Amino acid sequence: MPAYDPDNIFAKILRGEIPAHTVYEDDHTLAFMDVMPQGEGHTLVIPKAPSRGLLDAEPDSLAALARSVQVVARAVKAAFAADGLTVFQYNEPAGGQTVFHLHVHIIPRREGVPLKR
Ligand code: D5M
Repeated sequence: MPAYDPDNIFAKILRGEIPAHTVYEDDHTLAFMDVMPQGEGHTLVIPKAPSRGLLDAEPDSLAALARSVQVVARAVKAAFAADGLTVFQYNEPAGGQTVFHLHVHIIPRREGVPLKR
């Protein structure tokens, strides 16, 4: 697996070098709206600690990420009055990853409405 690249776009968001529509932040994680949403309310949650994906993340960072994913998922489900949620995470290009800072997708879902892509 390649080394973590500190110039990836989510690292730049964390450093405040590019803007993001932030919806949640704590000491260890940040959540913001996805700029290419696959559905209304598509939100990303990232750890502040540098990791490329799931496989190189430290346990404490992963635990904080999981807690924030639940907090944000509950908030997004309520805010968009969703019937359900799709939550997923990609690793490496072969796994569909395009931004190489660990992130979890949360998409509110409605009965009968497919994801865009
Ligand atoms: O997809 C990465 C996701 O990150 C994809 O849904 C678009 C989103 N993205 C890319 N750049 C930005 C910025 N600047 N703000 C918010 N969202 C962004 P994956 O295939 O999971 O690596």
